[in-house]
Amino acid sequence: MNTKDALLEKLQNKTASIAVLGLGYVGLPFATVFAEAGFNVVGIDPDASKIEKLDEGVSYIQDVPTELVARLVETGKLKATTDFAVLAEADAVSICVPTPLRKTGDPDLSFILAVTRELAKYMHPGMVVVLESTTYPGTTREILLPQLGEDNELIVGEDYFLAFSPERVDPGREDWTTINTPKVVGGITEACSEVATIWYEGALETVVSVSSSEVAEMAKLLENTFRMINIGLVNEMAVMCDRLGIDVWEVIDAAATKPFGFMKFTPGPGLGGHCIPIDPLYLSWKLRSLNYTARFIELASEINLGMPRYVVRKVQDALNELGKPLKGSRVLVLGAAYKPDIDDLRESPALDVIGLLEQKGSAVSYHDPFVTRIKEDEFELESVPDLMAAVRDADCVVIITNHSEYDYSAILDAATYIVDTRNALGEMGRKSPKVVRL
Ligand code: SAJ
Repeated sequence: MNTKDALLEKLQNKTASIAVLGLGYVGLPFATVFAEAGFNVVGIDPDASKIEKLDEGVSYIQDVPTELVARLVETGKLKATTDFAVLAEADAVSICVPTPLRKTGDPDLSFILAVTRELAKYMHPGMVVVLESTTYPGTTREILLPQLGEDNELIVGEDYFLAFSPERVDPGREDWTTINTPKVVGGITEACSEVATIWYEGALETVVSVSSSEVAEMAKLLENTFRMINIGLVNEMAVMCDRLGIDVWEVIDAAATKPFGFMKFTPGPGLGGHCIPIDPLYLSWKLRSLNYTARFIELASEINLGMPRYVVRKVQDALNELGKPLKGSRVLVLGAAYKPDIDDLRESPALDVIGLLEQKGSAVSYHDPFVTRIKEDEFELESVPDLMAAVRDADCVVIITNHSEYDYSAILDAATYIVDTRNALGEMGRKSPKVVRL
């Protein structure tokens, strides 16, 4: 039996041992899903506190129930360690490490490079390796292939198998999960696609095999670039409607009655999160290296990055109506997380809005039920303890993130003036003389 067939047999009868590199919001759900499916899984993460929690049977990721972790750890199906040496025993390895941007706006592949260097030490015939981290097209072939195979004199597609499969984890979402979200898989060779697909079919409901790692890498970037550009479009629609004196929210609701050929996006104070603002810039960076300018991405990014300043101008105009300069006025920012009902501050436009308000000399405070403290280079703030007192005290309230738990009717009654960047107040806001919307 050749190497590929022997590995396929272990994957199909679930005797293959699995290693997951990186136990964050992608890696831990992945590890528990494959352990639950019957594989023996070891998670590897340099953060010893994560390992300690898992050893105690405790989950630190909202989508992964602690009782599931406890059961899998108890039965020995899931183990966790900081020691990469366990890779010597692994048959199948999933790489789920962060791919952020550097301060310069360039891709930061340091996490991928670090784990690839470690994994390369333990590569042996009969392994399949799948990169899940969002990255530019070509990363799997240009970065991983040389180190994992060529340096170890292993032939890809024969001795070992290498593929890319974009993560599609949306933290907090309950309808689409790691198990039931269709999963795209593309290998360096056809045999790589086949082996990775058969591995994933051992635990995931729908696996979509594509012809190469580049197709899989690019599919992910299309998914999130599509979203970023459409958000940029609707943000520009908001700016244009403002110039035209037309209510953009009514326009969008009217357009959304079209049952085909339209997808609703809504304007906002900017683009937050660790995916949408960042993934498309991996693509535009790669194309720049090929002397091509990804104009849609660059334009949408410019528009989205300009929204916090646009919001602050709206606050300035609102205070002007009250005869108050922005400088010295009390402004309360409602909602700091990058989207409703979560505590994630990454790339949140609230941080830009607060920073700009501070720069202009206004007395800024914020409230967020999920974010108790914000610590940035430029400022450090705590969520105000008494929301309604802060609303009453503010010269202007600006709704940045429309958390579900806010009582918007009470906030409208108590506020002097509101800039509503999310249409959180809906019809109440449209009718109120003390509310201005994007
Ligand atoms: N946003 C708008 N207007 C919109 C939609 C979003 O301003 O119409 C803003 C949000 O306020 C936020 C940012 O864009 O600041 C990103 O929002 P998001 O809804 O795209 O949420 P994310 O960043 O959590 O995106 C994730 C992505 N999932 C993966 O990459 C696996 C994305 O592909 C999903 O489409 C998205 O979740 C989702 O649909 O919830």
